[in-house]
Amino acid sequence: MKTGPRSNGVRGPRGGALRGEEKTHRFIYYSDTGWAVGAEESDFEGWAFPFPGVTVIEDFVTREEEAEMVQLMDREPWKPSQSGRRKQGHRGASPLTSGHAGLVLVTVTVMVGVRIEEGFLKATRCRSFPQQPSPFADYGPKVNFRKQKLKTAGFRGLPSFSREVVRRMGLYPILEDFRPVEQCNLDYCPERGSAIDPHLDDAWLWGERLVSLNLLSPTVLSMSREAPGSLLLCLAPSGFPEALVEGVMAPSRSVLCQEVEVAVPLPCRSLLVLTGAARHQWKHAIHRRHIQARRVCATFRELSAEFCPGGKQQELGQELLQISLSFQGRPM
Ligand SMILES: O=C(O)CCC(=O)C(=O)O
Repeated sequence: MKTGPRSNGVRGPRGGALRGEEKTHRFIYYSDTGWAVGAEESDFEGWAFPFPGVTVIEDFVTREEEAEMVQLMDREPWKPSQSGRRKQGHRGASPLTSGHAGLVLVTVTVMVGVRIEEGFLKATRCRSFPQQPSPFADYGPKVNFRKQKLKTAGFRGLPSFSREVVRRMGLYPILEDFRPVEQCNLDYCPERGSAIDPHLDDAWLWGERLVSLNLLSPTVLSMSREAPGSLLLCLAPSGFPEALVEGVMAPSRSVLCQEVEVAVPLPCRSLLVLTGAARHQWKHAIHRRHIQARRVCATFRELSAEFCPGGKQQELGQELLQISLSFQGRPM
């Protein structure tokens, strides 16, 4: 696995070599058909190919829930991350350490124990004090992806406001048995030039489905492949994409994989699920130009087969699940 010095289990280019790189041919993903279609006025306008493994569930949360979730997130410290992003609750550093304990000036959130109810989310009011250990550890185990080691110490589960979000995921067939053991909140804004380089998420610890909730503003997930070889394209009939659902078309043109980028529009409050080829073969990225206003994203990850029943680390997996789904992480 290729990892950078601050690996979070994602595979990307060394030294950000691909940052901002434009692929030659742009296709747009249509979630109603599952096809990627050549962008208007491009060489491939009217051409299309099936693009499996991407599900976009629109309006997964309401405006009120969205506002409430971000408000709760903002009560916790955001930590500067790469490419102008800020993050919360992610074991971003590659060494197997808490990464936050006491050596630097950090902030801790201290519970003052006033329980409030806001819509579907419950929270406990918090107050921040400087020069204490940070609570970032709460949303996932400590992981060293390079050495393939992890520790549960300090992990207290997903934040309590995610309980309802996770329950709701289970109402959709594709997420029926989805049980996340990590939540990573990312904060993007145009003023910081926030972006994320093309990468694949780790597949040793993280399982088949990557699930992201897109909050505050719409964006575009850009997907690309570096594999040699070509993609076979079909000529889309007029009335595409509606007409496509009806019939099968014969492939009649090809394009080099390496030259293609597929833009997946992510509406505000939508939930994205990546599986299969979209999870394991196509890298995903958010380009700077696609952050037009503040955007907050919560990514949820499940365990790989190695940590599930029958896998060689099933006990550890069970322990992680128990902690994660106790929802004791902050804010409560
Ligand atoms: O911001 C996003 O939607 C993508 C986040 C992501 O790729 C990651 O956390 O690995």
